Amino acid sequence: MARHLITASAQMGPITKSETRRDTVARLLAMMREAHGRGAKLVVFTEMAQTTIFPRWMIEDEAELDSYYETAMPSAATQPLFDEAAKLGIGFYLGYAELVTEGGAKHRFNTSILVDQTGTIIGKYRKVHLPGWAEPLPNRAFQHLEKRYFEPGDLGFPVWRSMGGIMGMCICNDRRWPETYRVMGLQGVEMVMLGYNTPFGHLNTQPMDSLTLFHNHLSMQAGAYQNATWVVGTAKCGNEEGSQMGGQSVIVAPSGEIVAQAVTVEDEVITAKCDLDMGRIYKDTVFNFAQHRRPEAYGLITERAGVILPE
Ligand code: ING
Repeated sequence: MARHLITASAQMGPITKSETRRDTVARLLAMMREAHGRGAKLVVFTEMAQTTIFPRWMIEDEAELDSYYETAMPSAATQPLFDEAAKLGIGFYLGYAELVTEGGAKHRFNTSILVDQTGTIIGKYRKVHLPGWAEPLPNRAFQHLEKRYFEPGDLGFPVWRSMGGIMGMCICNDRRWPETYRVMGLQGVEMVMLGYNTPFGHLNTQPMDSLTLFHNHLSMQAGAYQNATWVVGTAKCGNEEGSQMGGQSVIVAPSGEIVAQAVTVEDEVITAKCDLDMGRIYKDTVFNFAQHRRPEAYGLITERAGVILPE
């Protein structure tokens, strides 16, 4: 009996700086209901889905900065999402900025949670690969200060048995790094969920900017194929406070094929009937890790962060 999971990606258009969490949760609820109307049992929201993407600015005032983080999940504002999930029997992935205080010290993470069809949080992930820089760069319309506003994730890349399969999560820049998928692939992951916000002009290099959307799909299609897993990538997109961000949210099959793709830069729900057994043929043959991988040859991957050139 095939294990089909009707899955939705709920792409978000811009969130203005002035939008409240009530406003954004209302948008997420509308898309959850639309996904449910199409038979979906899982909906993947995007990265930092509660607020505008604040790392594009240098924020000096700590209280202003803190206002973009969640100190509780669910919170009063997000509780309706959990309630609706339980009522409709639909699980969800949600990205948000997490602020935790431990021993009097604040810790900030770019976080996602996996919530099952009873509205229960079954997993949390904290973004490992933080792009951009920690100090503002001169002469830029927009910064990318995730290294300033978040700590690297400290939870690794776990997977969870849920929704009838083996589920994994990552966030945005993580999708560009093969290690992300491989660590989950070595745990048998069958679906990797992720949200992303990908501004054009990130590094102000025309060749790279013109390939932003190509590199977006390339990263996810490669990760899916090379680890025989579904990948669901959900964008925050459009012109958000003047920053143009790419859309083209996708649902990618373990074959690497795109089976559903968003065509707007607004709130848009796409769905696919995902056969969680589809990866089996790859895991048993081409990507039978036990049969083909040679870890003894891979030492540098964990021994080094950066490049050391030969003499
Ligand atoms: N954002 C971007 C990402 O998609 C980026 C950073 C943009 C990298 C464009 C390369 C090109 O990885 C986040 N939030 O990680």
